[in-house]
Formats: sequence, C-alpha cells, structure tokens
Amino acid sequence: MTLYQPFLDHAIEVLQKRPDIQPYPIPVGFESKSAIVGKGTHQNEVLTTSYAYQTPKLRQIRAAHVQGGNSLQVLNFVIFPHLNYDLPFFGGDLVTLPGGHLIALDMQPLFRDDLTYQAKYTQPILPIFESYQQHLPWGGDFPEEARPFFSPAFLWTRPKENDVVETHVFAAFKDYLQAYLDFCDRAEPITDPEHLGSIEQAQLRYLRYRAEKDPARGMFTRFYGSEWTEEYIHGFLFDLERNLELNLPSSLEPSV
Ligand code: DBV
Repeated sequence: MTLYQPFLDHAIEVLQKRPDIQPYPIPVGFESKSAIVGKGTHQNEVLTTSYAYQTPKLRQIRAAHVQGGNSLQVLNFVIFPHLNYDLPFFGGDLVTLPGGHLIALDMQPLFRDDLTYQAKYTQPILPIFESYQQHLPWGGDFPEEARPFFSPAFLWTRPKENDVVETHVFAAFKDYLQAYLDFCDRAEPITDPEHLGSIEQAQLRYLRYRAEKDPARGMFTRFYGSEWTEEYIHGFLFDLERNLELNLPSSLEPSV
C-alpha cells in the first residue's frame, strides 16, 4: 500500500456514497500510464492512474495518483464546481519526493479578497485549519504569484516523517473534504448574469494559472514525453477551456 492510497480510497468511498455521483469521462490513454525510469539497479516503474466523477453541482472531481517507489508518490486531487455555483475549488496536492513531503490542502476561493465570500467559505473552516496547524506548521517558501488562489485556511506544510502524513495530514484531508461536501450540499445555483460572468472569469483565471504553472509538467514530461503530458494537462487535469469551446452557445460560435 503506497502512502496516498488510503487518501484516494477514502475520497472515492465518500463520493460513491452520494446518490447523485456519476463517472466523468477520462480520455483514452489517460486512465493509466506507466514508464520504466532510471538506470541499472535504480530502475523503477512510475505508474500514473486517473479517476474522475461528476455531480449536478460539481463539474469535475478528479484525481491523479503517481506511484514511483518510496521517494516518488503524488496524489493531486481537485474538485471544479459547475460555473453556476460560487463554490470554491477543493485543492489537494500531496507530494513525496526524495527531499521529503510537500502538502498543500485548501478550499481555493473564486474571490479571495471578497469579505462576504470569505465569511461564507473560509471562516467556517478556520477552526479545522487551526486544529491542524499546530501539528502541520507553515511550509515556508511558496510562489508569490500563487497567493491569490489560496484561502486563509491554506494548509501548506512539509512534514519530515511518513507518520505525520499518515495521521495528521490524512485526518486534515478527510475533514477538509467533508467540509467541502457540506458546502456543496448547501450551495444554491447562481442566476444573476453579472455574478455568473465573474464566476466564469475566476474559474478561467484559476484554470489557466494551474495549467500553465503545473509543477508536475517537468516530471511528467521526463517520464511520458511532452505530447502525452500536454494532452494530459489540457485534456484532463485542467480541461475547462476545452469544454467551454465544445459547449459554446450558438450565438458565440465562430461564424466562418
Ligand atoms: N501538482 C499539480 C498536479 C500535480 C502536481 C496536477 C499530478 O498541480 C504535483 C501532479 N506539485 C506536484 C509536484 C510538485 C508540486 C509542488 C510533482 C513538486 C515539483 C518539484 O519540486 O519538482 C501547490 N505544489 C507544488 C508546490 C506548490 C504546490 C506551492 C511547490 C512549489 C512549486 O514547485 O511550484 N497547488 C499547487 C499550486 C497551486 C495549487 C502551485 C496553485 C494554485 O493549487
């Protein structure tokens, strides 16, 4: 059993209990991808598997699980709400590299500086955040340009020990996911056109940043090549723009 398998199993179990859950299509070739990397006695299989679901409120719930031995494990788990809800994104980036663990867990806001938004989606989770912060201290260095995409309840930590991941990080992951699904249950569709427009802009801002700056791009390119990697990023991991293109209202279709 690899380090993040219990996280993935838990998420899938919780999601599958929901009556409105449906599979979300994973493009052919991306359900599972494997490569042998390294030389001689350092050869290792790196296996990347993908999982995806949807509900009437959540456009895409998806996970990428990378398993490449004790010093290469990743679970990247993101939930993208439909564009007619003001829900934040659920963002989990659980990464183990030779240098140690790197954990990012948050409900990433659409409107970080909007106080009404913070009161709705950040304040309720601050008590959870604070209860873990003592065991999971701030992880330090962090890209400044990523700041707008994280909430004040951003759990960002670099634990040294596996057992911190297995205990505190796992517990935090479960609590954040449950709190997120509770937000979903309460969310009401947005109908005001101006509000809808600003949600779409915020979703695109977030998506473009993540696709462009995906910290896994280098790793995936080394293992599986750049063609597979770019298609995985834009066609599965961060696929909103492609889907918007496919669903253009007829009035916006190019008239050529
Ligand atoms: N990160 C992803 C996806 C991954 C992934 C889809 C499937 O967004 C893995 C894999 N994250 C991953 C790996 C690393 C990181 C690092 C492999 C290590 C990169 C390396 O050191 O070579 C949060 N993830 C990081 C870092 C941060 C995050 C801050 C370290 C700094 C960095 O390398 O950029 N999550 C990440 C992030 C956002 C987010 C930047 C921005 C909105 O939501």
